[in-house]
Amino acid sequence: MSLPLILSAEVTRARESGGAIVALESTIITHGMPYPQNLEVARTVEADIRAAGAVPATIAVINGALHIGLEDDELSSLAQSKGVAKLSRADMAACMATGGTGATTVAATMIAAHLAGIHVFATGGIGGVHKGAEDSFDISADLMELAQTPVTVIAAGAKAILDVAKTLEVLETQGVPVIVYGQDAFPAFWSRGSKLKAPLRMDDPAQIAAAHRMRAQLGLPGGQLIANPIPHSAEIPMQELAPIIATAQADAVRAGITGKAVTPYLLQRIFELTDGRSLEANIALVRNNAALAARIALNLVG
Ligand code: PSU
Ligand code: MN
Repeated sequence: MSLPLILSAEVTRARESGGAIVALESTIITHGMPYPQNLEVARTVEADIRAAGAVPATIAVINGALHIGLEDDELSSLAQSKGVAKLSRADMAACMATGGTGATTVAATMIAAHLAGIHVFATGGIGGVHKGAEDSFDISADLMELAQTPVTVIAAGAKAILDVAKTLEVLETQGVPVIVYGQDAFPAFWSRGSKLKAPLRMDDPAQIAAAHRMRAQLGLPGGQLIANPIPHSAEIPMQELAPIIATAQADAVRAGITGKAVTPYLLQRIFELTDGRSLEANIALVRNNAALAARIALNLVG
């Protein structure tokens, strides 16, 4: 039995012509944002990548097939589907084997992108070490994926729903290069700055592409995490968000939320508590990441 892999028309063309392709995850669509904004954002981000001269490949499992790039009707139907599974490394094969439909997290999207020969992937935020992980042991599989799958992932740092310092420690232990784009502080998703220093800094997409190639030449497994600060105009100051995040976290504990439900619960709760402002910021940073990803991808094919 061959692997059920379906490439979109534009991804097929890009692969034939050697064009630059940027992978996009789908969990952000199904579990990260409400409808209809999720669909609007997914389409806008794809358009941003095309405008930058690359081709978007949104990745998802639909009826058992792994899609690399979604046609617009598929994107639209996924954005409206209820009860779509959230797939990471652990559950991707089981979903496909049973003909299921699921959205891919950062980890699963990296696996799919690598399979399709795509080197660059843009998202909003990665999963990481959750606050209280010393009790819950909640550490996202995204971190271990970065250690083993050779895809360069562009994110806006890690959300303050996570223990960002511990997240950076795990990435260091796992040998994952964390490169901040254009500044010295590690960005904190909704805010540009944080007290944490950039493990590595690069100011030029060509250098990021060169580092990706160099790792391959050294025979090192794993990818790179590029932390791209949110644009100034969209930033929400940390002082404003900290109490909201604390409330969301306390609500999650009280509601007994565990496992893969934690991140979607917190994102939804923060959206409610900020009257949708968190979403505006989220949209701006994903678009910013897509644009940088396209520039890196163009350097990798050029
Ligand atoms: N962090 C965000 N937004 C997101 C996610 C994480 O700021 O949408 C999603 C991504 O798909 C990520 C996943 O891969 O949540 C991580 O989930 P978990 O913490 O259960 O590993
Ligand atoms: Mn988790």
